[in-house]
Amino acid sequence: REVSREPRLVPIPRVSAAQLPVRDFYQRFANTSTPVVITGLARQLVGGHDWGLEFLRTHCGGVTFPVTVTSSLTKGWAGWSRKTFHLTRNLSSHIDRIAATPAAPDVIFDGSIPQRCPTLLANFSVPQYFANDFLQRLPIDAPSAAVPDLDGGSAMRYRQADHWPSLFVSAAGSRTFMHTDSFGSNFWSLQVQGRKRWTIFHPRDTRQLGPSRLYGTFTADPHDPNGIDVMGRLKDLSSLTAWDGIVEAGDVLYVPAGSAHAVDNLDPVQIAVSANYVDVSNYAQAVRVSRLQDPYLHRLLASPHLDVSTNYDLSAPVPWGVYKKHRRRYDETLLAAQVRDRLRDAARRAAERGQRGVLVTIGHNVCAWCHRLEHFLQHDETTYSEVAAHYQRVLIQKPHPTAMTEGFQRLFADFAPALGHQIPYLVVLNVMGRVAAEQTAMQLQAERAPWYDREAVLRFLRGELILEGENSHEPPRRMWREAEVLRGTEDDGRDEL
Ligand SMILES: O=C(O)CCC(=O)C(=O)O
Repeated sequence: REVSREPRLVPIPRVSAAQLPVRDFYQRFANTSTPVVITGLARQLVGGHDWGLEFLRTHCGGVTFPVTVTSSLTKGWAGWSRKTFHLTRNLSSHIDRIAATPAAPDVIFDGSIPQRCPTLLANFSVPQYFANDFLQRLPIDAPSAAVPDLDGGSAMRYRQADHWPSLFVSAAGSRTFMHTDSFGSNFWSLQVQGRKRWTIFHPRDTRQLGPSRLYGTFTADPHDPNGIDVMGRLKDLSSLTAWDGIVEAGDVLYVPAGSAHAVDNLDPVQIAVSANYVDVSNYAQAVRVSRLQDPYLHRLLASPHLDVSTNYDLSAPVPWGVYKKHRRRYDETLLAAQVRDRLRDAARRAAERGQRGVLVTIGHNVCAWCHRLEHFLQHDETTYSEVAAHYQRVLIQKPHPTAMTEGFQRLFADFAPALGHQIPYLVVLNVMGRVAAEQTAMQLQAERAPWYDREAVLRFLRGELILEGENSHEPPRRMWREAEVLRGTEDDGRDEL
């Protein structure tokens, strides 16, 4: 089958930052999925320093970075994938090795600067065009509070926002094969040293390139003479147009979300500083793609509390400290507000449906009894029907299985005042959102599967359960009690957190 791997090439537009207000960047490039090289910005980003080889050696030479080795010639089993190896190496040794080894396939690829060498960022600024990053507004260390399942997701994921910017250090002749970036993210890259040739397709052409849905990689790659053509899916590319251009030291490149792109490294040592991000231009896409690729990130992004506003008035790169300040603002305070809102909404829904109230379960992903309780509530038919008929449900993951942060202590004080360290913990709120009953689920447990005592759970759900006090000297405590007005006002404590 004869196919042409050559798309029509047009140059990547180049615009000087002085001629490109942020609003124009959105109109001309971000909102039309058009890549652009922005010039005249680099020195402001690196605080006037020259981030060349010597600067990097001095500041991070001894720091270990992960190194990826990929070869187009080494195919994985049955040619379905390229083989990739991983090793670690300190930055100075890596620079020495690639400078001495043309076409070395060893690359520091997306090595986190904040995590590996944060001192580099002291004088760094983020280009104004990419500073409306919604990832920076996600809560730090977010527990999956107020989301309707107990899955805490990958604990690593919400740290994504703190992964970037990242370092790329590669040899002449090495290349990055055609791919799209993960979770529907946009991408920017400051070329610090050397030149790279970029080929970038419009997102609408993705299907033509023979995408592997699983990996975000492609069978067609106009730069790759050894391109993998899995099951003859390679499409004719002659009807496509791709942007193509050489990005030089001092250039800042924008690659739109969903665009397939491939990169060839042209000079002995290429250094780039890059980041993936989400803003108004790719928000819908990031929400959609992350739903499959990263459900936890998806839930955080899809939260109605996420600030999705855009500041079009930024006129200069945003200093690192200012860029990062949101990371604190959107911490527990936001989550506490989110949990409160969610409980209030659930109580309102229960009232509308004539139900008893809200059943809140507080747990943690590492707590086996929490998973057992959830399984029991979902799979024991009688219990499930009782809950479904009479309650709205809210599941809350504690920030930590045993420890409590101060902010969350205050949050829980409002609606689970007796919550100690024992989870899972159950709370029933009445339709006014006030605590009607609460207790650890321990007294409801059974010795063997399904691990919970149906009668005891049902009695709790029906408000009949009378329990011994925690301390045997105390008289039996009736867990269902008269509604107690929620302590505090809506704004309680938020500003102080
Ligand atoms: O600079 C490179 O080699 C490729 C970077 C890239 O395509 C990415 O991180 O998505």
